[in-house]
Amino acid sequence: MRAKESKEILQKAINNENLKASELVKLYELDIFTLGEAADSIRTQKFGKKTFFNINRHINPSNICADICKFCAFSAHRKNPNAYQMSLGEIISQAYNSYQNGAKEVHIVSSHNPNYSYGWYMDMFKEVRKACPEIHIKAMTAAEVDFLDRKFNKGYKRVLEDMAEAGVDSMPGGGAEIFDEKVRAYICKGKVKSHRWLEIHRYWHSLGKMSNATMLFGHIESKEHRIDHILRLKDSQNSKERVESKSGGFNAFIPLLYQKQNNYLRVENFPSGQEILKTIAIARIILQNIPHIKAYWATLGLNLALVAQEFGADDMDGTIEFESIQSAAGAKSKNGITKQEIISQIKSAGFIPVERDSLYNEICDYTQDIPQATHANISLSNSAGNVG
Ligand code: V47
Repeated sequence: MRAKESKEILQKAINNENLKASELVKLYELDIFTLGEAADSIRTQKFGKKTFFNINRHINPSNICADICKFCAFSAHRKNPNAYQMSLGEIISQAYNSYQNGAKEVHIVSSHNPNYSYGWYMDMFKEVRKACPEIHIKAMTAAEVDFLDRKFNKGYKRVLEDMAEAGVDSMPGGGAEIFDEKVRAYICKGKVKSHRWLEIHRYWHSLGKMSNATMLFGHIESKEHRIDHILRLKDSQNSKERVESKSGGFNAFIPLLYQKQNNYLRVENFPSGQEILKTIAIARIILQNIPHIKAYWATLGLNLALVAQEFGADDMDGTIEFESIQSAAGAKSKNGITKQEIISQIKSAGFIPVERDSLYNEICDYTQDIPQATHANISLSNSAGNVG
């Protein structure tokens, strides 16, 4: 009887009908293959066998943070006493070196460091833009925008307008954690409120810009909290036309699997591999208005991220080059991954590796051993270079 009900809910979800969180949570009762098949058919309709990745560099200017999130092992505290604060020169030189080696995106997110001035942030973006004219700057989580708004009394709209003017191209999806207010108050009291996280992204979208959305799962939240989170994102997405023309909206949803080391969140039960894959598949089924589902290998581990391709995920993020947030909490992602490795792993799993830019324009298709340029003006020798 329950299986019949879950199957009916699945059919309605596939048809994109409006369902409540209490109904959609029943999808978890379905077996993994039924969910996987449904998610895979949506993924295949959208992208066939393509799996996207990019050549990117993560830069985290500081780990000195005014907030304390229980799950965070990155910020400097008793369990991580190595506080640091990079200068503008250091940041520009990291960005420039990666740019020279073929990186197409810098992903710059930081702690909520009370020592940096407002102008310092904007100068950083202007300087990165000057040093790396063609690079895509993906920067500032909505939590950082909210921090700057509160610290400098700017108003979040002004912060976003200044970021756009200083050269920020898109916003990453960090800081979303779990939108449920009770869980949020427990795991990250003091951080941007859920409604404000969504308002910040919506205003960014109204400026004609794209962003991503994350969900931190696998800690103390329930399955219903995950569905509620996913539904709030679905409701906030812009019109199909805006998203397709890349002129405002969420590009990708990224379920971030909680990593448990060196932090202050006590977690008793961790999700099984099956539950993780079901969560990714359910996200693909519900979020038909968000184009991409990212299997972020830094939290899932490379093997599970590869399997996630069969459960609705069509994107593996990128080479990352240097990763500090997840690796501080135990993930094996500190040194990124080489371009050759990501291509060969996607291929071995039976998918087509496609290098993309940050807005998901295709740069190069690696179906054959000889890469096929999909952009006439992209130099093959550059895009085939190893950034690892
Ligand atoms: O918001 C912090 C998460 C996020 C832990 O937009 C943790 O393309 C797991 O948002 N275990 C920052 N996760 C990273 C992020 C991101 C990463 C890759 C791509 C994109 C994108 C965005 O990291 C934080 C928080 O949710 N995080 N601590 C932890 N212990």
